[in-house]
Amino acid sequence: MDLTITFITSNKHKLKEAEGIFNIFGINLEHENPGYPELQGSLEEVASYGAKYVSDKLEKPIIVEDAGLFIKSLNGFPGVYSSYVQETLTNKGILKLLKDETDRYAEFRSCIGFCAPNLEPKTFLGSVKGLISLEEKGSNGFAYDPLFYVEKYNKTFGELTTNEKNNFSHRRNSLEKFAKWYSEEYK
Ligand code: ITT
Repeated sequence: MDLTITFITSNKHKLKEAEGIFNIFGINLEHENPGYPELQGSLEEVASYGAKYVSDKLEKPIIVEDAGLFIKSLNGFPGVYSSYVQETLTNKGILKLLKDETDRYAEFRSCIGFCAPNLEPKTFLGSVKGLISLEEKGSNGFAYDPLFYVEKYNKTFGELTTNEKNNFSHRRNSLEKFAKWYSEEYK
C-alpha cells in the first residue's frame, strides 16, 4: 500500500530532513504551507491545535511540527519561545547568556501533531540530548544547529550532514514514532 502524508511547514530545512526520514519508513511526503495560528503554549498544545486547524481547513490527514531548544541552566529557555529568540537574540546572544556557565546541558525537542477529518489530534514527541558549544561551529543545518554539540560525534549539528543528523535527531525520534503508528495502526 502506498502511504502518503502532507507535512505543513514554512521551514524548508525541516522539510528536507523529514523527506530523508520518511524515505526510511516508506512513506510519501507531500508539502503545503497554508500557515496556521500558533497558540502560546506547550509544544504539544501548539502542535495539536495547529494539526486540527489545518486538517479541518484542507479536509485531509496532515502533520505539523513544533520544535524548540531547551537549555537546562536557563530553566528550559528558549523552549517554546525558540522562534522568537532565534530571530531576536540569535545564537550569539545565547552564547553571551551562557558565557560563565559550566553546565551546558540542552535538549532539542520536536512534537509532531497529526490530525485527519473527524478525528481528534494526536501528538508524537521526540528529543535529543546535547551541550551548548562554546562557539558556533559548522554551516550545515539551520538556526540553532551550530550551537548544539553532540559528544558521541564530537561535532555540532552544524557540522553533521543531514543524513547524520537524521540518524538520531529530535525530529528523527518524533517522526519515527509517527511513521510507525501511521503505517501500523492508523485506519
Ligand atoms: P514551522 O513552519 O514548521 O512552524 P518554524 O521554523 O517556525 O517552522 P518551529 O517553531 O518548530 O519552526 O521552531 C522553533 C525554532 O527552533 C525556529 O527558530 C527553528 O528554526 C528552530 N529549530 C527547530 N528545529 C531545529 C533544528 O533541528 N535545528 C536547529 N534549529 C531548529
